[in-house]
Amino acid sequence: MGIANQPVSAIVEFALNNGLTFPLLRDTQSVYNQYYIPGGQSPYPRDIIIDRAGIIQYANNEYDGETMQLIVQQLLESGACGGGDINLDGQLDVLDIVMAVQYIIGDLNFSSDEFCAADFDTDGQIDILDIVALVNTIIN
Ligand SMILES: [Ca+2]
Ligand SMILES: [Ca+2]
Repeated sequence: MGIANQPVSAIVEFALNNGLTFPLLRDTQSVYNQYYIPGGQSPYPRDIIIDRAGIIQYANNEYDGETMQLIVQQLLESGACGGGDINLDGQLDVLDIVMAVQYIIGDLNFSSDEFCAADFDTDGQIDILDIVALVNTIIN
């Protein structure tokens, strides 16, 4: 996601002009001021990559798209938990939802890989929140 302290119209224009597809948030809580570095050439962009476990994997004051893409690709290929592809067929669909529901009601046991994929929010348990996140991802 992106965070900006500009008017909404400027944020929308920036997103459209740059083809951004990730969520952009408008700073109404002085986030900008909390992370501003006095004397710096420019506090923007402040790029941070956080993995599925919530650990910061990358932080930089200057945009380095090539490095960021490499890190994201490595994280995606690392087999980290989450993602929702429970039956490991490369697709997110109703079959994955059915498996998650079966697991929750006790009709199905998961392998460690299946459990890892089903734990969408990577909190170590599989519950309705994982199913909601999976459904939202499929719908979107
Ligand atoms: Ca699947
Ligand atoms: Ca979970």
